[in-house]
Amino acid sequence: MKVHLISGFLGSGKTTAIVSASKYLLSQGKKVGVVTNDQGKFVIDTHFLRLEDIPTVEVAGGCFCCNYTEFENSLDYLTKHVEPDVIFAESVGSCADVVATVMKPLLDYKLLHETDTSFSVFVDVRMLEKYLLDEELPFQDGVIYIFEKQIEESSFLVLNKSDLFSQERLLNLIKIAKERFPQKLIISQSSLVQNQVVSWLEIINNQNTFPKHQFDIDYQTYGNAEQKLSWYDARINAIFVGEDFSNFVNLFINRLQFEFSKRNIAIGHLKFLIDDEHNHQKISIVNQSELSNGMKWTHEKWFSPVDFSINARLECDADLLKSVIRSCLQQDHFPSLTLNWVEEKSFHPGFPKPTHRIN
Ligand SMILES: Nc1nc2c(ncn2[C@@H]2O[C@H](COP(=O)(O)OP(=O)(O)OP(=O)(O)O)[C@@H](O)[C@H]2O)c(=O)[nH]1
Ligand SMILES: [Mg+2]
Repeated sequence: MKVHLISGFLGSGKTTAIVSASKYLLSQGKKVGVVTNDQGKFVIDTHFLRLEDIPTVEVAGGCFCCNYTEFENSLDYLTKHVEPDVIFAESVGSCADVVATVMKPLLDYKLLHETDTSFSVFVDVRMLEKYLLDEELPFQDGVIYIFEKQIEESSFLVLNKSDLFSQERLLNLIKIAKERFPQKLIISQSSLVQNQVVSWLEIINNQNTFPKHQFDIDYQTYGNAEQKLSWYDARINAIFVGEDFSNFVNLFINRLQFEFSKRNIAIGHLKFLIDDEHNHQKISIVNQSELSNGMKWTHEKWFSPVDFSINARLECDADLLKSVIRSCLQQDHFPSLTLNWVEEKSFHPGFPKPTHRIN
């Protein structure tokens, strides 16, 4: 059995690559399991993966490092119920120090060897380019510390979303990245293109990506950085007659764009899942410009009732985030639409306290 651990900043494309790789492996007759991870209790990625028919277990309510035993239990569960050839484990995008707190303890787990595991760190090319060229990033320096440490601890870096760059711009970024990180294996890919994901899969299946270099992290700085981010999770039951639910979501997203840009709030990842039992769609927004691009709908018609979920991770106060989202969800233009909150929580991630750290 292979265990592939995938880390990387919020919205860098981890789940997209995992879904694509899992579908490929399933089409090849392999058995696959996924472990998702989040600070919140209601995790859109888990529901999305299950709706895509990929066996998924979640470690919710904290990162893998602070819930390491639960992480092992999830591997046990998948081993017993799915008998997977491959397990993908996606750590939450605000987490760093994954090698010491998850990878190294994992080697003791059922005598796994370094080569039975892999460790990939995903970065969004747009964010990496800004970082390497010293351009202004949307987040405060504290939060950038997490991004920096995720990169630093990796020995295998995936420059993801390569399709968003011209060939020339991409080659230039790869060149700068290789100069800056000469010891790392660096690839670029679009996780939207399956054969590129298959190339990544070949690397993690066949090469030793286990980081062996010295890595230090200041937990006070790291913990403070996580607490600058806020989480808002909601599960809403939407009932409507004759309305077009996609119109409502478009309006909601437009309002969010206006409110977040007005307040200069940096977006980590805004995720929505729409599920009406016939169809489902995950909508993701990872920066302000994506908000203004308009939504691409895979299904125009939604049937009432719709299960509408929100996972929002932004850099602001948690109470402010909740009040902004609540105010944008007003139904004033949609007389027949009723929103019933099934679950709702806004919070800052807790201070990281790894349970099994190995230096
Ligand atoms: N253009 C482009 N978009 C991508 C690519 N990979 C992922 N995305 C998009 O990026 C957004 C975030 O993708 P996810 O896979 O959910 O990112 P993630 O890293 O799992 O996010 P978190 O779980 O919140 O940390 C989605 O809109 C994806 O469609 C890519 O290679 N190219
Ligand atoms: Mg994800």
